[in-house]
Amino acid sequence: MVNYKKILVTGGLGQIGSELSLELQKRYGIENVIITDIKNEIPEVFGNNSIYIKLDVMDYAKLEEIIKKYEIDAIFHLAAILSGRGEENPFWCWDVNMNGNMNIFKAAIEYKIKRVFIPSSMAAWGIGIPKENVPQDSVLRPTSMYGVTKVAGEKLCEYMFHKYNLDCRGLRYPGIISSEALPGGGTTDYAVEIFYEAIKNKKYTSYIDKGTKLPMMYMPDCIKATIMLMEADINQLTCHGDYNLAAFSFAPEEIAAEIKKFIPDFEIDYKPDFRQKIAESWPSSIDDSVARKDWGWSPDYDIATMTKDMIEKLSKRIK
Ligand code: NAD
Ligand code: AKB
Repeated sequence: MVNYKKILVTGGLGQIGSELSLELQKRYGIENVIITDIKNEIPEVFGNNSIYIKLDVMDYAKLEEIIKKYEIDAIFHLAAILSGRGEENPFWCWDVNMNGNMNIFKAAIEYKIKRVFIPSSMAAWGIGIPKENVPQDSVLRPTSMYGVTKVAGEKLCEYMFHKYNLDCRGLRYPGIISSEALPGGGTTDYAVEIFYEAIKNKKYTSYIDKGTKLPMMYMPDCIKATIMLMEADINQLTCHGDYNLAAFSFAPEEIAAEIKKFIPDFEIDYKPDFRQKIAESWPSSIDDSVARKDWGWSPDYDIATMTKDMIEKLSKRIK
C-alpha cells in the first residue's frame, strides 16, 4: 500500500466519488481523506467524522487553501460534467472540466503532490475506431464536448508528466453501474435507472435504442481498478492518463433479459433521445490487455453477478 498522508477527493459526492471516498477512508483512515464537492452538504452515509469542504474546482484560491491546510499529498480529481449534461451545455462542460483539470495540475506541481488521479472515459473515442476491442493506441476523435475534454485531460496528464515529472494517472472508464449514489447526467445512466424502474414499476423506457451495445463495469471493480492503479509502482506503467479498462458489454435488451431472470414480468420499450447519437459514437467493447499486463488488472464481476448484486441491494431499499 502507498503511504499517502492526506488525500483530497474532488467531486467526492458524485456517483464514483462517494463510493471511492468511503473506500479511501477505510484504507487510509477517515481523518486522512478530505472530501470536497460543489454540493452544500455531505449525506448521512458518511458519518459525523468525515471531513467535508464545499469546493468549486474552478476556485483556485480555495483549492490552494485546502491543499496547504491539510498538507495534501494525493489527489483524486473526480469533479466533472458528464456527456449528457455536457452536450446540453457544451461551454459549461468545457469550463468545468478543463479549468478544473488545469487548476489541479497547477496546484499539484506547485505543492509537489506525490500522485494525481484524473479519470478519462470511453467518451474519448468517436469517429474511425473499430467498434469491437478498441485497442490502447487508437485514434481519438470524440464527437461530444465531454469527449473532447477527456482527450485533452489525457494528453495533459502525459504533458505534465514529461514537462514537470508530475505522477498523473488515469483510466478510460466504461459506463459505471452502481447501487449507491445516482449517476450525474451521462449517456450510460440508463444502465442504472433500469434497475430502479424494474424494481419500482416493472417497466422501463430506454433512451438508448435496442441493439446499442456499450462497455460497462460494476462499481466495486471501478473502485478496485482506481486504487490498484494509484498504488502501482511507477516503473510498471507504460501509460499515464489513458489506460483502457473493461469488464463486460451489453445492449439494453440484454440487460433487460438479465433483469427478467429476477423480475419475470419486467418489460422494456425504447424511445431514443439525443444521447443515442453519443452512444453510437462509442465502442461496443474495449481491449484492456495493457492494463492487465502492466499492473495486473482483471474485473471480478460479469453481467450476471452484477445484476444479481444490484437487484439484491436495491430491493432492500426500494419498496
Ligand atoms: P458525477 O456527475 O456523479 O459526479 C461528479 C461530481 O462533481 C458531482 O457530485 C458534482 O456535484 C461535482 N461537481 C460538478 N461541478 C463541480 C465543480 N465546479 N466543482 C466541484 N465539484 C463539481 O460523475 P461520476 O460518474 O462520479 O464521474 C466522476 C469522474 O469519472 C468524471 O471525471 C467522469 O468523467 C468520469 N467517468 C465516469 C463514468 C461513469 O460511468 N460514472 C464513466 C467514465 C468516466
Ligand atoms: C457518460 O455516459 O457520460 C459516462 C461516461 C461513459 O463517461 N458514464
